[in-house]
Amino acid sequence: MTVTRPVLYSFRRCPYAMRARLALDVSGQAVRLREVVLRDKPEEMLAVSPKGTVPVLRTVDGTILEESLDIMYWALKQHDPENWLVEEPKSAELIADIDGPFKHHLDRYKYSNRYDGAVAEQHRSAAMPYLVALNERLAEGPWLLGGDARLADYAILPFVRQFANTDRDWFDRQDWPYLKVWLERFLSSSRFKNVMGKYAQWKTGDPEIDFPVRTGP
Ligand SMILES: N[C@@H](CCC(=O)N[C@@H](CS)C(=O)NCC(=O)O)C(=O)O
Repeated sequence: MTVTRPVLYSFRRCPYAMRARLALDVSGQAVRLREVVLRDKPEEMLAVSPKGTVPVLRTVDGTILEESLDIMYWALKQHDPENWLVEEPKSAELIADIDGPFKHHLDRYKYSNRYDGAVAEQHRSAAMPYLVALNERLAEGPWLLGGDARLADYAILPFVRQFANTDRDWFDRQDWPYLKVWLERFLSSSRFKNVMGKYAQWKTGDPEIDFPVRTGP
């Protein structure tokens, strides 16, 4: 079978998959989207990426990208109409904080029952300094690195969304005005809506789904 489009194994609610879809959406890079159910991963995905995490992207030449940031860079290197890749020395550091310690605490806050001895509130408290730091940056400009959205914003926003949704009432009570505006701008954007389409679990032989979905003229 001739492979004419890259294939993206994705899971709608996964923040890593979300950041990959955001970059694919802005770049306009067309892929076939295969919706994965984590407890029932397709053999086709595990055959090319045995580590079993989403997102996974198989390019037309058969290259396998199995890290969300690699998929973002791959898409944006082909087309970066909003200049998400403009070099920012701080970018990697911000993303590393979120992917590392913040995510560690987020998982134990959101899914404390899955971690022996984890106390949700303790992990929520431990995650807070990272959000305070983001709020302080956002006091200086509408996006993390100043006046325009960059890769760091879109790499981080899905995780802040997940944190906020874990206990929305509590989140709303926090004094993080700039962070809340930034998150809300994202959640009400067409970019976010474009990447949150609902798809049934992909099974071998199913018709392929085109992503990104092009709306309007
Ligand atoms: N470092 C990976 C992490 C991806 C990841 O952990 N994804 C989660 C879902 S949000 C996953 O697939 N977990 C495997 C599982 O739950 O079986 C990346 O950036 O792509």
